[in-house]
Amino acid sequence: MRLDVVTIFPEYLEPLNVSLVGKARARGQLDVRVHDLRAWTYDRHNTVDDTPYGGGPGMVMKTEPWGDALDSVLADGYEAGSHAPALIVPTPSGRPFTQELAVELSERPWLVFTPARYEGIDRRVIDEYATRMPVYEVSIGDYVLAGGEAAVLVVTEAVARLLPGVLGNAESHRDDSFAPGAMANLLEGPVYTKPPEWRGRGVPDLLLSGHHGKIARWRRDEALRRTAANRPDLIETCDPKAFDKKDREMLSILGWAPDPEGEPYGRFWRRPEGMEQ
Ligand code: JE8
Repeated sequence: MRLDVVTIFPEYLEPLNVSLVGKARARGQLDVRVHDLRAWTYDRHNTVDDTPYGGGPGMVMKTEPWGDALDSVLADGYEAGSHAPALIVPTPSGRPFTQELAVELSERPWLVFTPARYEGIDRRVIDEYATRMPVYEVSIGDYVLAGGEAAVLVVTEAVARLLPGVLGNAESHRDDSFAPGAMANLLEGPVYTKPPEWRGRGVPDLLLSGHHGKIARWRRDEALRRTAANRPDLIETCDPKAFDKKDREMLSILGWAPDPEGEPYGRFWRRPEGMEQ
């Protein structure tokens, strides 16, 4: 896979030299190129921004540097034999970046990222390239960043670990939380390793018992407990067929019950406070 990133902060992308993504690059599984947008400015001050039409606060990134940068990056990629680029535009007004979208992007041969600063990029740039290639405007979450670079790091790491051969067998990703299509999308439970006692804290006895069936059940209960506490939305939207008898017992203890009017039938909802037992 080839990745191009055009940014006014190339040094912000240094983490792409490290760890999983850095190793994938070193192994030739990923071809990452970071470009300085200011290389496509031709005035003394390397201007990339201007005041917004219609007034208002802040500055908007200008069309010409982005247009020239993208034309040049696209021409270079095509000459190098890449094809079917997709443009990834991080923006707080984009579609949520999910594991499902990470899988879709991991199946493409070439991603071009345009992390912006200021109030974003003049809309005409996105509209222009959308006539030539798929454009994904994505948001990595409901909080406000100062620019799109951190989102590029997030998307790149989520995509790179899905590429064939990038993750070792040991850390295979078929049962990741959020793997699309998983029946029950539960959060992962707690994990422990040696030593068996640390600062007076032991490890749950069951994990040392060798009872693999009971261990699997305990892990599932812990996953249900965490999901109910931190992501009740995942329990509420889960197909009730995903919960077996023991899941239902655990959910009941945690204050959840099937809703006889839920759609599909029996979807779980949280009992109102003070309605325990
Ligand atoms: C960004 C961003 C993602 C996320 C992404 C790109 C470019 C219009 N607003 C721009 C005004 C407040 C400041 C904003 C700064 N900004 C933020 C993001 C993002 N992907 N999940 N949150 N924020 C840009 C400029």
